Amino acid sequence: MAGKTFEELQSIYNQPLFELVDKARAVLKENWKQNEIQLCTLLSIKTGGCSEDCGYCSQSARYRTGLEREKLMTVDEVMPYAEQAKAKGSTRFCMGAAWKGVREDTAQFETVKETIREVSKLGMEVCVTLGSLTKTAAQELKEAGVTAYNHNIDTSPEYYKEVVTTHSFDDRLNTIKHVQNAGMDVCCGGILGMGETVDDRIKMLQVLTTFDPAPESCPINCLMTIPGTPMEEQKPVETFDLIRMIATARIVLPKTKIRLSAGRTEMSKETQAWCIYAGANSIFYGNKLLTAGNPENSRDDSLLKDLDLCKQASHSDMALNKA
Ligand code: SAM
Ligand code: DTB
Ligand code: SF4
Repeated sequence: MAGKTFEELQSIYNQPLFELVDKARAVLKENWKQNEIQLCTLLSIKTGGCSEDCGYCSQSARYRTGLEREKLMTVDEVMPYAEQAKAKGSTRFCMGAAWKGVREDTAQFETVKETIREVSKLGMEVCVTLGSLTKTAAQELKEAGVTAYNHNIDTSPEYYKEVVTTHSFDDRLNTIKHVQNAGMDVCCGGILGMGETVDDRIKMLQVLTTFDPAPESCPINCLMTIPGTPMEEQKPVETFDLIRMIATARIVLPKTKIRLSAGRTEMSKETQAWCIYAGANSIFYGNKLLTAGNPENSRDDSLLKDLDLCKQASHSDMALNKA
C-alpha cells in the first residue's frame, strides 16, 4: 500500500472512537480470521551491558537499573526455552540481544546463527532482534533461517532524538532496508508513553505506512517504566489512546499483525479485550518479555477462553487472502 499522509492518518485517528473501532474491526474481519491470535514467545539471549542510551531500556549500560549483565546464551541453553514455548502453543520464538548491532565474523554471531538453525528445526517462526545489521549480516541471518527481524522505529523521526542519542532514526531505517532486501519479514513498531505527543504517535504510524513491503508485524508497546532510566517517571498511557492507536494501525496496515506488546501486566482483561476487538491479533505469551514481566500463561489462557479466541495454529496462514 502506498504511504499515507500525516493528515490522512490524523483524520482516521481523530474520528469518534466508536466509528474508528467499527472501521478497524471491519478491516480486521476482511483480512484475518477474526478469532485467531498469534502467540509469540520472547527470550533475551544476551542481557544487559548495551552501549546505547535508549531512555526506556533496562539494558543500557548507561543507567543503573540493577539489571545483571549476562553472557550470550549457548545453543544448548536456548533450546529448552524454545521447546517449551512450542509446547505451550507459541508459533513464533523471538530472541533478543542487548547489542548496538551485529558484528560479523565473530564467534558470538556464529553462535547466534547456530541457535537460529536449531530453533528453525522445531518448525517455529524464528524472529531475532539484535540491533543494527549490515547487508551481509542480514543475508547471513536469512540463510540461517530467520523468518522475521524485529527492529522498532519506536516513535516519530522528530521525537527519536529525545529518546536515543547514540544512533539515529535513519540508522534504524537503514537496517530495516537490509532486512527487506535480504528477504526477511520486518517486525517494526514502537512504544507509547515516553513523553511523546499524539502527533508523534501518528507520525510513527505514517512512517510505517511508507514501508514497502508493509511490515509483517507491528508491536505496539506501552512503556514499562524502569527505575534508573530517564523515563522512570513517565505516566501510564491512557487506555483509549492505546485503543485509538491500535485501531488506526489496523486500518492503515490491514495485513500486518498488530501485536499488543509490552505493558500488558498493567492492563485489565477488559482493556486487552478492547485492543483485540479493535484489531490487535498477536501477543507475547510467557511470563517474561526480555527483562520485564508479562502476564502468566494461565492468565492469558483464561483471557483467550473468555474472548473465545484460539491460538493460531503452527504455520497456519492467518491471513485469508495471503498467497
Ligand atoms: N537492541 C535491540 C534493539 O534496540 O533493537 C533489540 C532489543 S530492544 C530491547 C527491542 C525493543 O523493545 C525496543 O525497540 C523497544 O521498542 C522495546 N522495549 C525495550 N524496553 C522497553 C520498555 N521498558 N518498555 C516498552 N518497550 C520496551
Ligand atoms: C518489541 O517491540 N517488544 C518486545 C520485542 N519487540 C523484542 C520487547 C519488549 C521489551 C520490554 C522490556 C523488557 O522486557 O526489558
Ligand atoms: Fe540497547 Fe536495544 Fe536497549 Fe537500546 S533498546 S539500550 S539498543 S538493548
